Amino acid sequence: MVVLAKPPALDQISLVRSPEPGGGSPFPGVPAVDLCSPGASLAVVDACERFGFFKVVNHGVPAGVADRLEAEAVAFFARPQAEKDASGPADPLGYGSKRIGRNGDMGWLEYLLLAIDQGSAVSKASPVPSSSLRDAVNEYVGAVRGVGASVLEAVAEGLGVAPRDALSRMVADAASDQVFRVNHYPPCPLLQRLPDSCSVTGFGEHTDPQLVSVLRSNGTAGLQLALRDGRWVPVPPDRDAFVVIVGDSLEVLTNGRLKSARHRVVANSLKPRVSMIYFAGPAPAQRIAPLPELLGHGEQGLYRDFTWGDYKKAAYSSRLGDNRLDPFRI
Ligand code: GA4
Repeated sequence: MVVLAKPPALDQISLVRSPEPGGGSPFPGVPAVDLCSPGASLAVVDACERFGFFKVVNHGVPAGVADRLEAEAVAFFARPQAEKDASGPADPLGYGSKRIGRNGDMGWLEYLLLAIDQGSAVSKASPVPSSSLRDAVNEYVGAVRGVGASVLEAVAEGLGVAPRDALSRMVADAASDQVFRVNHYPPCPLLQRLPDSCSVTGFGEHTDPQLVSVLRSNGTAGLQLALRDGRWVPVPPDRDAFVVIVGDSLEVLTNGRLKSARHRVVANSLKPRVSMIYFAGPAPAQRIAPLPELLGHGEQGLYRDFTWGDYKKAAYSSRLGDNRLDPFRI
């Protein structure tokens, strides 16, 4: 075994092995779906069943809306550390640096984590450093939550669940728990001192607890997704598309027909990466249980009954990489 001397700045941050081509069938690439095309709902379900992720193209969200938020975020993250710290530490909301969640996970990033209220605006409970950043987040989230809702409608339709809004209404509910985060992964020049087969963890591998996550990034690579056979594949950056990732709650609601996708981000040695992710979560009191239409005659649910409130509480006391659904499986 080769033991690597890790530069002290990376002390608490783990290294990851770069994906290797390995065996198995070649990965055809991240499926792209135009939600307005005929057959979109079947394409969404097919991608979610096979991979747990896909990208939405031709989504109608004006490029300027994402660009404006990206520019605001870049300006915020460029501010002096003391100023940024005044909007944190994220526990769980606000500005955070390196520390992810409360249970010891660390990554090569800084971020803003914000709660979104029903009017698609940043909730009063979330510290936002400036009104221009707040406006840019509100405008962006207002647009991107529509993409999340369309995806959930496509899933319901593609699976033959009626009504069409059976899933999307969980997120439209007045008490729904929507979260938004902007991540900034600074370049990590220390990477150049590590062997090619090694990367530095930007955001460690995990699944998202919510129904779906809608991610947009700048042009810097770093996102990787796990295939069903455990192989990791890089997701080429695409500023014009949204990557949709199935979360744990959608896995349960579909009784495991769709599975949440593990994903992670690795640091880049030269270029900063900026990503913005909208997490579509239901109301705390929402029961998360297989939709009756998806249970065949006599078929049992694979998970014990719980509410989103129960699940979120358990999730927030777990480590990032834990399999959070395991304790709920029957
Ligand atoms: C993963 C998805 C979202 O980014 C997030 C994360 C949350 C956090 O950053 O505080 C968690 C993580 C996420 C799941 C397990 C717990 C909670 C960090 C962590 C170790 C905002 C979310 O909802 O769950």
